Amino acid sequence: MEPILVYGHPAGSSMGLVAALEWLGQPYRLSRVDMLREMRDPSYGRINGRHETPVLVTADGCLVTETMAIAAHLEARDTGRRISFDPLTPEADRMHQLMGFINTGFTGAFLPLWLSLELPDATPEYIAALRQLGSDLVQTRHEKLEEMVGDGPYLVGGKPTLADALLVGVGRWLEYHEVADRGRWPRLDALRRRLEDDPAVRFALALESGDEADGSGALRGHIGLEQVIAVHGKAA
Ligand SMILES: N[C@@H](CCC(=O)N[C@@H](CS)C(=O)NCC(=O)O)C(=O)O
Repeated sequence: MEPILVYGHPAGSSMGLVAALEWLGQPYRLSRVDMLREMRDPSYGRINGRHETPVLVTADGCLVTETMAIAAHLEARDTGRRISFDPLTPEADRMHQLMGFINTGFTGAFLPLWLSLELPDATPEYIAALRQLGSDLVQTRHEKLEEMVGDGPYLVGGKPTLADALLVGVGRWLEYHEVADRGRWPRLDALRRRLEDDPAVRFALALESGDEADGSGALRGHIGLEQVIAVHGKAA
């Protein structure tokens, strides 16, 4: 069977992995999850006990959670090196370095901002403190990533890779949380604009919004979340 990526909306980081699957070009399926509702249901715990997206059901029917583990799985499938590089090359090492930074410090910097929206009982002072902390962290991490971006068209080499996929999934949270003008980090801004203009990213964004779109043809269709849980989830 084709692997199935369970991706979240709205504004899920997993949107970047949908773009990566398009760039990879191998048949795949998707399952769409409303993160504010379906992901919180106890049944979702059967595919990810931490109630997070993304989740990958592999071609063998195994469940893989955590973005870095899913990306490693896709990299192993990428024998044509469309979204990655040969192991042990400097490009592969740099791609992993950037993925590590984006998935940890860069993504984590947004956590206080998400919490400031999701804590119904928090006092205004606590919300303001979360926003201040998140805003400071996000801006610092942007400074650091701006320094890591090279002069090429993408994060590594001349093609979009898994590192770009991770970036495009979370980079847009800068605007979502209205932290700062993206133009303050010109190299990152130019890279993000290039990615946002990429057909695979546009396709992934359209799907995330629930719109119809034409992709590369690799997508073999959506599967309902209930079916994914029933067939591939751990025993209830
Ligand atoms: N460490 C996980 C984190 C994944 C994560 O935080 N996903 C977000 C969506 S982008 C999520 O599901 N958050 C839980 C929530 O919204 O309640 C990974 O890298 O896959």
